[in-house]
Formats: sequence, structure tokens, C-alpha cells
Amino acid sequence: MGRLWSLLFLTVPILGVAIFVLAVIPGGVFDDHWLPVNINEHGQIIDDLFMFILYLTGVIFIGTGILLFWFLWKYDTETRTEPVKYTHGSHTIEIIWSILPAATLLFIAIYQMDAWASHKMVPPVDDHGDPKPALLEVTGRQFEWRLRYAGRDGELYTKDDVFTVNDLHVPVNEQVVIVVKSQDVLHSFFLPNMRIKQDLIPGMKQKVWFQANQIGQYDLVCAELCGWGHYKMRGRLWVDSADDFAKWLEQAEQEQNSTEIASASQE
Ligand SMILES: [Cu+2]
Repeated sequence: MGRLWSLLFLTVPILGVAIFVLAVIPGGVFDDHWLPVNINEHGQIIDDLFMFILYLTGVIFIGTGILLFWFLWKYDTETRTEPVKYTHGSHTIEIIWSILPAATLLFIAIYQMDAWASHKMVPPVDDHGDPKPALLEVTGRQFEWRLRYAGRDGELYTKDDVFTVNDLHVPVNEQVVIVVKSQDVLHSFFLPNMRIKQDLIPGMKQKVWFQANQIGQYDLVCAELCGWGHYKMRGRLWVDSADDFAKWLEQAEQEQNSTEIASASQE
């Protein structure tokens, strides 16, 4: 009976590894269920980091899985009747298993510095080397995304700003900078296809940036449990051609102006 348990334990690493293998084979059974398609010019560095950590932890997982099984199998109580011997352990092995993980974590910390810099530290610049102005501001609030576009003058927080809700439009093949903030509680601005995820902290303005390289409609979701309606805090990301984007913004502006006129004439 004891050995049956060790076999049962073995199925966990075997199943785990099988899913790993299926998931990383391009065009495989789980190919579409692993990472969503990357449409950010600068997204590959995140995927590479992810896969590197996946392979590394995968190897360690297989090793410890096999070790666990081997101990269970070898020291089965039904076949081994001699009493347990206690030992004070091995100083050398303890040193090795402390240094190895420390060195591995240090290596990952150094290895990921470029990815961190490109996504969090070095915002895009314009032709003159100045920081590129933000195209829009996104405000997370329970339970929707409020968007404020810079409008015609290309400057945020001016009279011609255009307001929308949940439908985030951006032009393709262009560096886009977005100011993100929260109005109430912790939210997380998540564009899975852009490999962008930024926690929003009330009272703090932050910037995210990306360059979409594929036209289409994608997800904009909140990745922080922010209240009862968290599940429906879902927007859409539209990557448009430059022309379509300009048309859409103009239309949004017209709609905004006509409702303003309508509400003003009712007063
Ligand atoms: Cu939220």
C-alpha cells in the first residue's frame, strides 16, 4: 500500500511536466491557451523572461518531484522494518542548498534588468529627445475605465480633451504613452496582449507605454480584486490604423460636443 502512495505522488510531477511540454510546443494542443498573442513591439523581452523562468523552475520541479518519489519508494515502512536513524545533517549540503538558490535568484535579478528598464524606467522620446507626451489618461474606478484623450492640441488637461468610457483606441505602429491612475481603490491596468500590467494606486499618477504592431480588438481588464464588481471591470483595446484612429477621435469629439450643446440648451 505504501508504494501505491509513492506512485500517486509521482503522477503530480508527470502530469505537471506533460502540461508544460504541451504548452510550450508551438502549434500544440495548448498553444492558444498559454500566452495570448503579443502585439507589442517591446513585448518579446517579457515573454523571453517568462519562458526563461518557466524552464528554470521546470527543471527544479522535475528534480524535486523525482527525489520525492524516490524517497517514498525506497523508505516504504512495509518493506523496511529497521528503526529510524536520526542524523545531525550535513553541513556541506546545507551550504550548497543555500548558495545555489541565492545565486539563481541573484542571476534572475540581474538578467531581468533590461526588461524592467524598457517597461518601467525609460519612457519613449520624441524627435527632439524630449519625453513623448501622453496620448490619454486612464482612470480606474469601481467598476469601469474612464478615458481622457488629449484632443486636437495634443495636450492633456486642456479644454479640448475628449472623454470616453471603456473603449481604449490607440493607433498602430506608434509609441503610445498613457497616464494611469485610480479614483478610489487599488486597481490594475492590464493589457495582456501588450504585456502591460500596472497597479493603480489612489493618489499616484504613473505612466505606461507600448507600440502596437497589429490592428484588431483586444482585452483591457482589471487585474486587481477591487470590489464586488471587479469581474465586470472590463474594457476593450482597439488598435486602429492611423486614419481610423483620427476618424474615431473626431467622431468621439463631435458626440461629446453635441451632447454638451443638447444639455446646455435644456437648461
Ligand atoms: Cu478594478
